[in-house]
Amino acid sequence: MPVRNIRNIAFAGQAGAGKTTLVERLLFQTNTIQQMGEIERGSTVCDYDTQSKQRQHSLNPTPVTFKYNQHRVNILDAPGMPDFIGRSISILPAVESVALVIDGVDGPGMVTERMFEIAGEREKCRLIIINKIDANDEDLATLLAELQAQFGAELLPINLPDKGGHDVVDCFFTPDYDAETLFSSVQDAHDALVDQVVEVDEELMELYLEQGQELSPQQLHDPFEKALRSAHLVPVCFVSARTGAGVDQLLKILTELMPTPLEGNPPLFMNHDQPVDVQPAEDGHVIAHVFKVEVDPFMGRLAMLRVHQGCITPESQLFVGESKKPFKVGHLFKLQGNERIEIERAVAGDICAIGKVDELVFDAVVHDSHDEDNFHLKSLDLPPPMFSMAVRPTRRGDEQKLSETLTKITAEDPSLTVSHRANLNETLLTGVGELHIQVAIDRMAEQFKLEVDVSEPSIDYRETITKPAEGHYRHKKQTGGAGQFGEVYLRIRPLARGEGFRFIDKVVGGAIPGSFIPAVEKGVRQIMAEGAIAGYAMQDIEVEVYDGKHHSVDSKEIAFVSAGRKAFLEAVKQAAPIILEPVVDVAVSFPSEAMGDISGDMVSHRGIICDTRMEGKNKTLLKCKAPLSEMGDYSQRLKSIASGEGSFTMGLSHFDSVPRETQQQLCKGYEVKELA
Ligand SMILES: Nc1nc2c(ncn2[C@@H]2O[C@H](COP(=O)(O)OP(=O)(O)O)[C@@H](O)[C@H]2O)c(=O)[nH]1
Ligand SMILES: [Mg+2]
Repeated sequence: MPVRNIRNIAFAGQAGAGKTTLVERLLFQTNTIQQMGEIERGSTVCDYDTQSKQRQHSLNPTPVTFKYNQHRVNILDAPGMPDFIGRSISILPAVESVALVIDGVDGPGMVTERMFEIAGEREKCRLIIINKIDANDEDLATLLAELQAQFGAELLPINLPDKGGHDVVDCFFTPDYDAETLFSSVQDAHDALVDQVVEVDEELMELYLEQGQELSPQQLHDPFEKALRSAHLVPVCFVSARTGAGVDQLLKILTELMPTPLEGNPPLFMNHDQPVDVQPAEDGHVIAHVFKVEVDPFMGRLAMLRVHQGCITPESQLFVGESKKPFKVGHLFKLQGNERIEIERAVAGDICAIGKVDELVFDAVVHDSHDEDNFHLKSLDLPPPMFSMAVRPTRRGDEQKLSETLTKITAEDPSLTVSHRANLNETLLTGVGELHIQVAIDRMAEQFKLEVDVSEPSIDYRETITKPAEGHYRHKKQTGGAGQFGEVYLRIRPLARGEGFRFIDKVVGGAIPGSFIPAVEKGVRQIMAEGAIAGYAMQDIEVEVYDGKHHSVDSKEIAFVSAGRKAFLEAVKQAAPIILEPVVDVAVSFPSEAMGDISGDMVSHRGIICDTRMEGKNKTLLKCKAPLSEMGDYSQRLKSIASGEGSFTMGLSHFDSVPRETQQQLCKGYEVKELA
């Protein structure tokens, strides 16, 4: 298949717009499948996994492919739920074009807006598909006007719905100027499109103006591509995935107007930090990029790649990034939803999949020459994961399995991460939102047969002191035979926040022999790790041991460890100990009219507002600092205050003391463990 016949297009936009149904319709219309599946029956090609079927929502980006006339069309059907936007963004490097599918009844939504912007930033050609024209033949004119106001005057219809919403009327290829449409005239729509296109080509513009000549679609082809590439034009078309109205037109648009891999903007490859030109030539070195990884408990790992240069065959020996050892491709596939079709070659511009190669991680660049060892794609602006839940296996003994399974499922999704907090002995799964985490948990249970308990993560409190103090302890034990003896005097003082721990030996004249000093330090460090008043790690303390006593027979390591612990504990009690809590920097973006409610809510949760500024025309960005313990439910709070239109990020700022009542609560019932 020559590269000029390939098209790669992502279908993105808000959940429920009809992307998956539209893909199904395209597969049916091109005879790729013999029967149309339905979302409600869980029978579509794209939503093949149990989770997507159960929730009746796509949760993973899914590749499909079909032939139309001479063309090979690869479509990636993206998930549209806000929590899964990272998965939509992550497939953008695989395509030249992004089709934003919009619900003709409900209009766009946050995910559509974000995907429109991000596709623009990544220099993708964009197409708007207004779906469900069967369900709404009244407000489509208003919807189009609203979309133009929101996304720009570059949005111009390429066809229009007919009177009853049963079909569409072509306004570009071979327009019938007398046809009746629901709104606007074919002539007006046609002229607006041509006017917009010729603006990018001076010569053609002159021809058009001087001769008043009708320009043919062939003459308009190259400037049309240029207009798409430079975001000077975003064509709009109408369809009904349900009835099939406008689908023939859509096939024509996808194959004749949307760019080939040669026509789209080139991929954003870098060599170290220098941009490099990568051409989709079949005879060059192989350069391919992993845009999705799937880990199946039985089939193993499957990596999906976009070939950007050269040609991959089952015999190809390829390197991943800087690795010195190549891997052999073995089996090369084309994917149709869940189905794998073995192929003999994948050329530049095409999409393929390789199975069972563990080195193929998301975002890896694969190549067949060491010239490309340091190639990578300009990094994607994925939403930072910020919603964490603590997970532990329900069954004892499943700890190892939990860690293996988490590694597998986080490999698939770049905005899902796992971390272990040693001091709290807690494993955290962090994602974009609650649903994101829940789907991951359900998948572990269903596919990997691993039950886990989920809870709110504990807050990583710390303990410290606020004034200098002294401590002393004499450890003496006489049990039958040999006794234990050790005595320690020490001073402690607070250090600046973040300085950690310092231990100083000021003992003179061998009151405590040098060989036992490490035992004293060990005891002190144990309490630093275990906590003195509430069971949280201590920080920012200097400890100076200055005197003590030993016994030539009964002094042992254990005696000085014990004396170190107790002397330190006694000193801490006198040093006005406090509990510190993590404070986070929060940046919230929301429609400006919610300003009063957003800041009021923040202040009532102990937040301190640092800065506010306008973001675009009607959004505000608010920066503040707030205790992490108040932010656990912020996604829900923000959702209700800003009616789903807000977003936020947060990261650790510093540790600060907790209010007195909180401290009393946290300390209640805590007792330091006795050494055995
Ligand atoms: N009336 C009507 N309903 C549609 C159309 N396309 C999809 N739907 C329905 O809209 C819902 C969401 O469709 P789906 O394909 O899952 O949307 P996605 O989330 O964008 O993939 C399903 O109930 C579909 O049956 C259409 O053209 N007309
Ligand atoms: Mg879908």
